[in-house]
Amino acid sequence: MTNNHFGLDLFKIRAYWLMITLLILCASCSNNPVASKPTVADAEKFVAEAEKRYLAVTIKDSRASWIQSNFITDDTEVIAAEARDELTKVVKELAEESRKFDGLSLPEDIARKIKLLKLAVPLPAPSDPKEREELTRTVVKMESLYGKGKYCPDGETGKCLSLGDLETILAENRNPEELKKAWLGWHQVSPPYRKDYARFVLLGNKGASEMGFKDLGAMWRSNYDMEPDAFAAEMERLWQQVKPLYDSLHTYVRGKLRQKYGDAVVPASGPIPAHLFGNMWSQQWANIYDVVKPQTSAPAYDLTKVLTARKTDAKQMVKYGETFFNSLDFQTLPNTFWDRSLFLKPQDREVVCHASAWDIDNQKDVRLKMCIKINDEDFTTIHHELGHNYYQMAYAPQPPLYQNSANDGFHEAIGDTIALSVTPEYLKKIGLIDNVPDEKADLGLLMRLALDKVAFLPFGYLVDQWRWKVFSGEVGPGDYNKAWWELREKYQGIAPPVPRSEANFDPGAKYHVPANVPYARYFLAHILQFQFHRALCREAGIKGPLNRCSIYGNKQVGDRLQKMLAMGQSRPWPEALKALTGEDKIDATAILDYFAPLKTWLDEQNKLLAAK
Ligand code: X8Z
Ligand code: ZN
Repeated sequence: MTNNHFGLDLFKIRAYWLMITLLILCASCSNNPVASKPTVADAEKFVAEAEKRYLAVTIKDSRASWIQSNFITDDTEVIAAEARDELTKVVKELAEESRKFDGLSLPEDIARKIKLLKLAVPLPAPSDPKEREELTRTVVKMESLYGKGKYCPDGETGKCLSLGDLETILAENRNPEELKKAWLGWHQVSPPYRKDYARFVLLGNKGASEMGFKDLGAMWRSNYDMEPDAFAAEMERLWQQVKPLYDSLHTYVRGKLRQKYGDAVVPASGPIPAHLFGNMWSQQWANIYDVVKPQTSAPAYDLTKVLTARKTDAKQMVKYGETFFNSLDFQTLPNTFWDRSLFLKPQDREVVCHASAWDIDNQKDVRLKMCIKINDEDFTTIHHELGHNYYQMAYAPQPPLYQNSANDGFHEAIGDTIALSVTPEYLKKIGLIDNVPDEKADLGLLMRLALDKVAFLPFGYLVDQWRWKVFSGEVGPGDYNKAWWELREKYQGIAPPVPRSEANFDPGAKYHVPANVPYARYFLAHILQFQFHRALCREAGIKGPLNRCSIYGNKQVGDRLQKMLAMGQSRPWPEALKALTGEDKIDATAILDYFAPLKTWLDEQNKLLAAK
């Protein structure tokens, strides 16, 4: 039997050799599609197929993720994780397959699409299916824990406060002890997923390195049509441009907070405690306008009061936003937007309240998910979110891999650009206020806006400074919190209200960290929106100060904006910037111009204060 068996094997070996020889001979035939060198035509075919597959898995992922964010349960978490798993798997496979075209001279369009394919997910997964599943499960779990996060001052059986409730305390309460309690209450939500975060970093980096990037941070920085290091340098250049403006605001606000809370709470120098800025992350400070407002400025209007007095409801708030875009001749929001969006925090189930704009089918099924409060802040946020939805509708005709903004900062900047046109004149036009306050009120209005837009800049910069360091390994899990507060002090000039340790996980108390949403985009957007606004006002022929310019109702300007939005990600972003502004560099002089009168005033005040 053994011999026979052996004899049979010898026969098999001969047959295999014959087959291999035939295959080699065949491979040299020029029209053999399997073994010949890939051609440009092959690459074009590959990209067309890849886009189809990519689109299909993206839509599945969006639907599952929509349901999970609107209805957080163990089951929806699993379903969302499965869909995300499939999406990352497919993108990974396609990216790997695309390597066969490396070194081939491809048409620009095809080369760009292949590059974008590799960057199509913010979280690349390792190829080991177990690790990939673990990574997706971890991120979905962290976002859910954040979404469900609550502070129960009297234990689980007592009344619990959601993030929304705690944010209201931070915004409205002026008792430093109660503010501290609310701040601490929210910051106990994140330590339970601190370990998960460390694991996520490890696996995410593994995925990034398999895709050919140094680490996940380097991969994020590669998405700006320039080298990752050049992008980091660009961010620093912009920060240095705006830092003097931030410093003036910070110094002035310190003075006002000291007047309000005294020396024991607010020191004369060094970082300011983080719980006093009216915001959980001290990232936007407009809620303490009452504390810091310039006494010399004439009173303008209080939009929150106007909206509440009129009993405006959530849907009407969104309608106000839509009215603006309509006036620019943008296409109207489809009926499905109104049927399928979430505007109010449901009482009977857990949802992710952090505002977001969705594009479910990459065509017209756009939606808004937001737990709207009737106030000034959410009025602006609605414009922000609708900016995303109108961008999505504008680039819908583009091929799937171009259905995105020029860079992610553009996506974040569009709605904010529109909100910059929400001037007193505009509010009068739509009947929200009766009289346009005269120019003596401008200082107050500039201050209120600076408390949001200028105060935000260092925060917008530092969140990803932290993550870049974490992803590169410069900051290890044992130093997460320490590194976070070093950056908060260095850039924002703030400190935690009580000493913190590595038992805390304060970066995790900011939505974008557990949800893994890159943050540099918001920093860019805060610079870009002023550059866009300046260009659109110029296009409209509106002279005079930028803060009095509104593009409301200007269809010619709307058309220019629409054309840029419709480009999607089809061209490198400097071209999109040029199409809109005539400039091809991001330029912080627009935000500096906008706030120039305020800066002069702040510096005078700060001098007076220092002389006292
Ligand atoms: O997350 C957002 C938007 C959704 S893209 C509401 N923003 C950042 C934040 O809340 O931290 C807008 C400003 C910065
Ligand atoms: Zn946004």
